[in-house]
Amino acid sequence: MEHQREDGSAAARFRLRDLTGGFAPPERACHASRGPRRRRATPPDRRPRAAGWLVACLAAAAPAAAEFPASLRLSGFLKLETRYDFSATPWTPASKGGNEAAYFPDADGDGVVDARAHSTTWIRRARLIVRGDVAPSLDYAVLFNLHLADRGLGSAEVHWRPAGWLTATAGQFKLPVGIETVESSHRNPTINRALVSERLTQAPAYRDLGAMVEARATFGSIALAGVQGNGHNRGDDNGRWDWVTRATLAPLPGVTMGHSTHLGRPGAPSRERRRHGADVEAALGPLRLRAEYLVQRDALLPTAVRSEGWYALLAARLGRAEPVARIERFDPNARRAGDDYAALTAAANWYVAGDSRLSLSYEHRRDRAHPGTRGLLSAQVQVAF
Ligand SMILES: [Ca+2]
Ligand SMILES: [Ca+2]
Repeated sequence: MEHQREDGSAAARFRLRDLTGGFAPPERACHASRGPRRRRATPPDRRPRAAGWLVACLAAAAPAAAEFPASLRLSGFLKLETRYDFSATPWTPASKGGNEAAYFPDADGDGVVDARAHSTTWIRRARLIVRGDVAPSLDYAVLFNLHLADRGLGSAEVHWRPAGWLTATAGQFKLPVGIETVESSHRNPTINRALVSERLTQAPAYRDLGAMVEARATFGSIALAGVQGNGHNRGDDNGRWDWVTRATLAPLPGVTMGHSTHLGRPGAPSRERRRHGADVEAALGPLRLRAEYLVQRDALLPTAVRSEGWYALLAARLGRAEPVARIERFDPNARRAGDDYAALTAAANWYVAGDSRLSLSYEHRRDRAHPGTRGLLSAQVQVAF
């Protein structure tokens, strides 16, 4: 969606002011970048917002750049969902961040939803994404969550592309760990991500603030990111950085194998987190096959918990229809017996246009930590533009 320069600039400022509530007004943030340089003390917990406004200023300034034919592209998606939980006590395996936390409160954190009906209809996601170019090698993307607990800044990224094979990213972005959490949720073939993806990544938003360098070739790619390690829309709390790497290899056309690591020390000085992931994805005609394994060693020394899990998914695109099957397993503590989770998912998508679709899914679940857990039936309408 292209806009003329002046109209696009005004539209961008209006939306930014409108959508971000308590954030500083964009005019003030923009003025700070003009005139004589004066250093202002920025409280640590304001840094993600400051970075967000830096990107927002670029977004607002982009249409005014006279030397370059600026563009402003809007996209987004809306997901309406209804679900029926067959469990003895309604329970949700979601990440319990964002809107999941608002619709499915779990005050004691045991994974069992507090006093909710088995049937729930909710707005799962409402997102708006602004993208544009500042120069031929410089572009930006800002993602806004518009709804309830999710409301506010999602991604805020500046990309510098000095060569076709090289990209440097700064801002708040998704960590390059695995396949499923990096892919936008409106492109995931299933309504819910696998539990291992929710639990062993930087959930619930999968994002952090920092910088990343990526190099891509036809035979593979490599990415290195340094981030604060404290997650989405939060400042660093311990002065230590987390390091995330991802390498992929494409041995055959349509086949990609990947390996990811996330090493860091979140929170307390004695806390250590190590995550590793291996994955494979193949696109063979109408078939899409993917499998991921993730393992985490999360240690508050001297004790350590090892969590691991995997899933395998097969989808087939047959015209507008897409049947999907997935098997998954997650063990939150490999040393403790009787707490593992497993599920079989049977789902179908019907694509109306582009990524707009109707989805129906049944997850047959067994959670040994919550023996009353049964199946979950979900239906979703997704409009993407
Ligand atoms: Ca940190
Ligand atoms: Ca176990």
